[in-house]
Amino acid sequence: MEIEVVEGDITQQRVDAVVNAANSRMRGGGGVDGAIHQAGGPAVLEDCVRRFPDGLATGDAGWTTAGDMPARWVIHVVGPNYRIGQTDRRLLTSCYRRALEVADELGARSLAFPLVSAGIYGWPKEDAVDAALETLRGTPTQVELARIVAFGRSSYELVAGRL
Ligand code: AR6
Repeated sequence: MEIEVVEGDITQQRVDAVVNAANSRMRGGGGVDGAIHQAGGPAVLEDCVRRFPDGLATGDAGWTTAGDMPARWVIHVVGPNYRIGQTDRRLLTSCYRRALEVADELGARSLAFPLVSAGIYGWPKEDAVDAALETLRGTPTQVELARIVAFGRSSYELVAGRL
């Protein structure tokens, strides 16, 4: 699998599936989650309610439609909230591994990822990048392209430097 980094907005990516950094309620939120629900439109929330009536566990992944976005699916993952003491790194690496598993179930071959937990959830940014890269490199998958979408120049430099 090829891993690349671009600077930009994940909602605009022309890939099979965009990955969302959601929360366990799966009803939208701020950050990248808010941007994805806004760009995808109400169909994303409708699918979340229908497919995840009880939400989703931390570390897990599940898919919905991408609604009005160019991608076909959203693969929602629930990262650990470092700020409230969810500091077990396996919860973070699990998000990337489960996202690839869900992509394989869907037949999605290209994915765009945000830096899960590295925003509102406060995971130290360098380690969030390393956890993403290690897990993407170490997980067997049919996915051909994993694109990390860095939000802003400094995030882009950080990921490019560690890639
Ligand atoms: N495209 C790409 N990356 C983005 C975008 C975007 N449009 N917007 C933000 N980022 P965050 P978390 C980056 O806070 O830390 C929500 O309320 C951002 O700069 O979106 O996992 C959820 O509902 C950062 O590097 O997600 C949860 O409650 C990365 O995406 C909670 O926040 C992740 O930041 C999840 O927090």
